[in-house]
Amino acid sequence: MSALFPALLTASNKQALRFDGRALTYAELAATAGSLAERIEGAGRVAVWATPTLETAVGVVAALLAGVPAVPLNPRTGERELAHILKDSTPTAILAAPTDQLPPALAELTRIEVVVAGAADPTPERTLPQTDPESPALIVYTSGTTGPPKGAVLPRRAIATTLDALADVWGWTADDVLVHALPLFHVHGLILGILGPLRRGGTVRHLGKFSVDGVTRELSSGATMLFGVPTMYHRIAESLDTDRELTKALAGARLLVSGSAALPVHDHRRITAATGRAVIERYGMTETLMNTSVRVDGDPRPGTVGVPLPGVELRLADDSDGIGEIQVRGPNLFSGYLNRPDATAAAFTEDGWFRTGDMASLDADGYVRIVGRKATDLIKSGGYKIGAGEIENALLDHPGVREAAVTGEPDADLGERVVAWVVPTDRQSPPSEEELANHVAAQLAPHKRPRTVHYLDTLPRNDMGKIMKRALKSA
Ligand code: MCA
Ligand code: AMP
Repeated sequence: MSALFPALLTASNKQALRFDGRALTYAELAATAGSLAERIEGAGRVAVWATPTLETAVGVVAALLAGVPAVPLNPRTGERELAHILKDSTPTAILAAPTDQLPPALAELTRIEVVVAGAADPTPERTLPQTDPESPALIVYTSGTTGPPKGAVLPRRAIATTLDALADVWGWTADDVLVHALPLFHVHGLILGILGPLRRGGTVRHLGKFSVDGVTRELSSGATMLFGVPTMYHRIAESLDTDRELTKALAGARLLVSGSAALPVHDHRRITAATGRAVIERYGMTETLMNTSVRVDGDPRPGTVGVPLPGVELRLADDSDGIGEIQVRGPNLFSGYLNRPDATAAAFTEDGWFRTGDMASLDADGYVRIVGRKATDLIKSGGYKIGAGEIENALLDHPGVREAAVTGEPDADLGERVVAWVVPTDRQSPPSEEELANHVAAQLAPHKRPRTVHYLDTLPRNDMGKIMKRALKSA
C-alpha cells in the first residue's frame, strides 16, 4: 500500500493544518511529526489527549508514521469511562500538549509532550517503517446499547480506502481547503476531517469550537469545503434569514457535507432555498468508516444518503416489506472490537457481512434511505452515539437513584436528546436534574448527560419485569 500521506514525502511549503491561527506547512508537519514518530517508534500503543488543537493532529500523524496504534481520548471523558478505556486499551504513553492538564487516571502513563516546533526541526533522514495495511492504526471507542464503549480497531487499509473512495465521489483534491469544528476523538472529525485533507495534500482549517461566524469567515476567505453534523447545519439554517454574509459564503463553497446523523429534509430545503446549494449527505459508522454518499456529480436527493461508495457492497437483510437492516462488506471495515471477540462475532452475519443496525429502503436506482435503527436503546444526539444502558448504569450509581431508564426524544437542534426517567431513593428529596446531569457528565462525558429528567414513583414494567420504554414519553 502507498504511504498514507504522500504529501509529507514532498514536504512543500503549502499549508497543511491550521487551528485557531496556528498553522503548519507540509514541510513543517513532516519535520515535527517525523521527529515525534522517531520518539514513539516501538511503543505498544499510545493514547492521544484529543483536544481540538494542532498538537492532536501532529500526535496522530506521528503515531501513523511510526506504525504505532493511537487511541484518541475525549478530553472531557468522565472518570468511569476513562478508567474503562485505559484498562481496555492499555496504552504505554499519552501524547499531550505541554499546557494540557491531565487527570490523575493518566498519571501512570509516560507523558510524551507534543511540541509543535515547525521548521526548526530538520526532516528526519531515516525512512519510517513500512507498515502492514492490516495493522491497527487507530482504536476509536464507540457506544453500544448496553455496557461500556467498545474499541473499534481501524486498520490502515480501511482509512486509506475510505478516504480515496470519498475523493472519487466528492472530486476531493489537493486544491480543497476544508473547514470544520468537529471533535478529534471520533471518525468524522479525525479521519475524515484531518487525515482526509492530509491524504489529499490539501489543507484543513479547524475552528476549535463550532460557530456560524467561524464557518462564514473561513468559507469567505478561501475555504472550499465544510464538514458538519446535522446540529451544525441546523444552526446554520436558523441563521440564514438574518445573515447575508453566511448565505454568500455557503453559496460560494464547492462542497457542503453532512453526516453522523440524518439531516432533516426541512433543513436541507432551507439551506438550498437560501443559497442555491445542496448539502451532500454521506453515511458511515465507526466500525465501517464510510459506506455511502451522494456523489458531487449526482442527484443530491434530500432524505437519502446516496449510493454505496466504490468498493463497498451493501445489502438490506430481511426486507420483505421493502425495509431491511443495512449490511455492508468491503475494505472500509474495521478489524474487530478490541478484546471483544464475542461482540465482533455478533456484529457479522454467518456469511461475513457487517450488521449496521440501521434500517433502510432502497430507491429504484439504488439510493439508500435510512428510516431508523433496529435498537431503540441507541441515541444519536448532536451526532454522538450514546447507549441508553451506559447512562442508566451511571444513574444507578448515584445514591439518590433507585431505578432508572433512559430514552431518546426528538430534538430540533440535537436530533435526539437524552431523557432520564428516575425513581428516587427518597421521594421527599430527589436529586435535582442538574445534579444528575453533572453526575453523568463527570462519570461518562458531558454529551451523554440527560437534558431532561422525569421523576416517577415506579417504572412501567411488563409481566417479565422488563421496563416498557414505549410507555415513557414526555408530555
Ligand atoms: C454543559 N457542559 C457541561 C455540563 N453541561 N460540562 C460538564 N458538566 C455538565 N453538567 C458543557 C459542555 O462540556 C460544553 O462546553 C458546553 O457545556 C455545551 O455542551 P453540549 O451541550 O454538549 O454542546 P452542544 O451545544 O450540545 O454541542 C453541539 C455540537 C456537538 C457542537 C454539535 O454535539 C458536537 O460537536 N457534535 C459532534 C459529534 C461528532 O463529531 N460525532 C461523530 C461521531 P463548551 O461550551 O466549553 O464546549 S459519528 C462518526 O464519526 C461516524 C463515523 C459518522 O458517520 O460520522
Ligand atoms: P457512530 O457509531 O457514532 O460512528 O455512528 C454511526 C451511526 O450514525 C450510523 O449507524 C447511523 O445510525 C448514523 N449515521 C451516520 N451518518 C448518517 C446519515 N447521513 N444519516 C443517518 N444516519 C447516519
